[in-house]
Amino acid sequence: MLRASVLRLLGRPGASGGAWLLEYSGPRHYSSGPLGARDDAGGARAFFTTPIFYVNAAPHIGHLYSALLADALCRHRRLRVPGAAATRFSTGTDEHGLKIQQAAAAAGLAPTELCDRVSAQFQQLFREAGISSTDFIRTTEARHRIAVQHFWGLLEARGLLYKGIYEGWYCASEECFLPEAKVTRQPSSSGGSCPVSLESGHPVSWTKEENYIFRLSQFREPLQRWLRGDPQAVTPEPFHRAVLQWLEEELPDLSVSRKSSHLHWGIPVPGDDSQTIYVWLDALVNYLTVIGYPNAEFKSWWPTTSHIIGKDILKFHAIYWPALLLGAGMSPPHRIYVHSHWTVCGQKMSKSLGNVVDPRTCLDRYTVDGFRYFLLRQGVPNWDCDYYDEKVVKLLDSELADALGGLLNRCTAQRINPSGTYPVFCTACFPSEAGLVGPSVRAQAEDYALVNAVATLPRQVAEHYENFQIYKALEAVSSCVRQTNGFVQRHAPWKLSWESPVDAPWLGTVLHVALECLRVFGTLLQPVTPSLADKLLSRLGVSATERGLGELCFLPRFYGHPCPFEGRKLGPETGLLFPRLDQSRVWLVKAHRT
Ligand code: ME8
Repeated sequence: MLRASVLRLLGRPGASGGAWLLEYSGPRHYSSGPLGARDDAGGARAFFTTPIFYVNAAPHIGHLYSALLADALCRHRRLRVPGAAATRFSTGTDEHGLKIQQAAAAAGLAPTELCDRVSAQFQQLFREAGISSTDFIRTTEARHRIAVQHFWGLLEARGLLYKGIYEGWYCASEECFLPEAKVTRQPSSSGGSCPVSLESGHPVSWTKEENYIFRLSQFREPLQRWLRGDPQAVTPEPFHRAVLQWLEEELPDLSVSRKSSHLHWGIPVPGDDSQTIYVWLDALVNYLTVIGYPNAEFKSWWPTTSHIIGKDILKFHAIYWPALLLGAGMSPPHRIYVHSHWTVCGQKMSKSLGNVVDPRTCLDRYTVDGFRYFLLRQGVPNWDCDYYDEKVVKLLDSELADALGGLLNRCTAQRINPSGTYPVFCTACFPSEAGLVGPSVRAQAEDYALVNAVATLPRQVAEHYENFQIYKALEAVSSCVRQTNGFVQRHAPWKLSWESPVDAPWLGTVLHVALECLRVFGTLLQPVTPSLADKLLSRLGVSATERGLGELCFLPRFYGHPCPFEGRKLGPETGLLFPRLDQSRVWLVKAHRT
C-alpha cells in the first residue's frame, strides 16, 4: 500500500511572513524502478513529460531531442508494462509571458496568431517524428487557466504569497530575474553599452514593481532533505550535485507576478486583475493540468511523474517547482531526468548566429528512424554534443545500413536461406554446455560469449534506460550486432551447403542463432527506431503480439525449451532495411562546399 508524502506544517506565518517550518517527511516514491511507480490504485503507472516549448521561434533539433528522450523512455516502458492506460506522456507549448508578447509584437502579429502558428509547427514536427505523446498541452487552453488559478489559490490560502516591491534585472528571453553578479555590459549599436545576461548574452532591463512574492526562502531545508533522501531524484548524478550546491546558498523569495500594464499576455492573478501570473509558475503547472488537476484523478498520476528537461531549466524544475509543490501540499516530482545541449559545429545554436538546425530537414534527409537513432545514439545527457551532417551519415551508414542491415541480409537472402524460414537449431552442434568435444560439436568459445552477451542484453538495456543513459543502451545493442556479424563471418554460412548432411544442421544452427539475435535487436530497438524495428521484426516473421519485453525469450532451444519461431516462414522481403546514405546524398557534397 502506498503512502502519500507528508508535508508537515509546524508553524504558521506571522504577519511579516514569519517562518513556516516545513518538513517533507514522506517516503520517496514507492518505486517499481525509476521507470514506473506504483500508484494508490495498486496499478503500475508512469507519467513522462517534456518541457513545454516557447513559441517565439520554430522548433530545432534540441527540442526534438528532449521529446525523443521522453518518447524512447515511454516506449521502452510500454514494452515492459503493456496497456495503454499504464503510461501517460505529455508535451506542449508555453505560450504566455513577456518573451512571447514581445516576439508577437516584433512580428506584427497578435499573440494568439503567433501561438497558433508556432504551436502547430511543434505539433506537426512531433507527429512526423513519431513522438507517441498522449497529450499536447497549450498554456492558452481554458483547462490550464483553471489549474493555474486553483494552484495559486492554494499557495495563497497557505499564506505563502505576500505583496512586496520586487526589483532587479529581468531577462525576458530567459523569463527570469538575474542577480547583479549574473549581469554584464556589452557594447551597443548606438556606441554606448547595454546590460546583458552573463550566461546567455540576452539583454536585461531593470525592473521595479509591486508584485506577489512566493516564500521560496522557507523551502531551502525541505528541498535539501528531499534531495539528500532521494539520490536519484535528479538524474544523472552531476545535476543532482549541482542542485544541492545551489542550495548551499540562501534562497531568496521569488516574484511570481508582474504588473498587467507591463505584461498583459498571461493568466490574471485570481481576484487581482492588475497582476499577471509569472510565466514560469504558469508553465510548470502544465504538468498538473494534463493529469486532470484540480480534479482528484491527478492524485493517482502525480506520484509517478518523471520530467525530462534540458540543463538550462534545471533550477526551475529542481528548486522552484518542488518548492511550489511542497507549498501546495504535494510531493516533489518522482524523477527529473536532465540532458545537456546540442551545439552545431562547436557553437551554441542560436537564431542570431544563423546556425539553427531544422529538424524537419533532417527527418527528410536521414529518414525518421535514421534521425531518431542518430540523436539518441550520439546524445549524451552528461555533456554537450556537437552536431554536423557528416557525423550523421557516418553513423547511420555504419550501424544501421552496414552492420544491422547487412546482418539481416546475410541471414535472409534467398541464396543462403532458400527456404525462407527460421531454420532448425541443432543442439548437437551447439550444446548448451561450453567446452564439449564431439564429432557434431561446431560451436566455439566466442559463440558462447555471443549467446551470453545477447542473453543479458535486455537487462542491460533496461538498466541504461533506468539511468537515463539511452545512448549506452544503443551502444550495447550496436556492440552485440558487431559480435553477431563476427559470428556469421567466423562460420561463413555461404560456404556451407544445405545439400550436405554434415553441413546442413550447422548451417541451420548458425542462421537460427543469428536470427534470434536479430529478433532481440529488433525488439530492443523499437523505442528508438519504431518503423525500422517493425520492418526487421516483420521480415523475421515475428507477429505484433510477440514483440513485448515479457515475450522476449532469447534462443530457447539452447536452454532446452521449444522455440515458437523454429521452422516458421519468414516474413516477406521488403527491400533494404536501411539504405546507405553516403552515395545518394548530393546535398552533403553541396553543404560541404558552401
Ligand atoms: O525553457 N540542445 O522553453 P524552451 C538540447 N518554456 N536541448 C535543447 C536545446 C539544445 N541546444 N535547446 C533547447 C523553455 N533544448 C520553457 C520551459 S517547462 C515548464 C517550460 C530543449 O523553448 C531542452 O529540453 O526554451 C530545454 O530545456 C528546452 O528545450 C527549452 O525550451
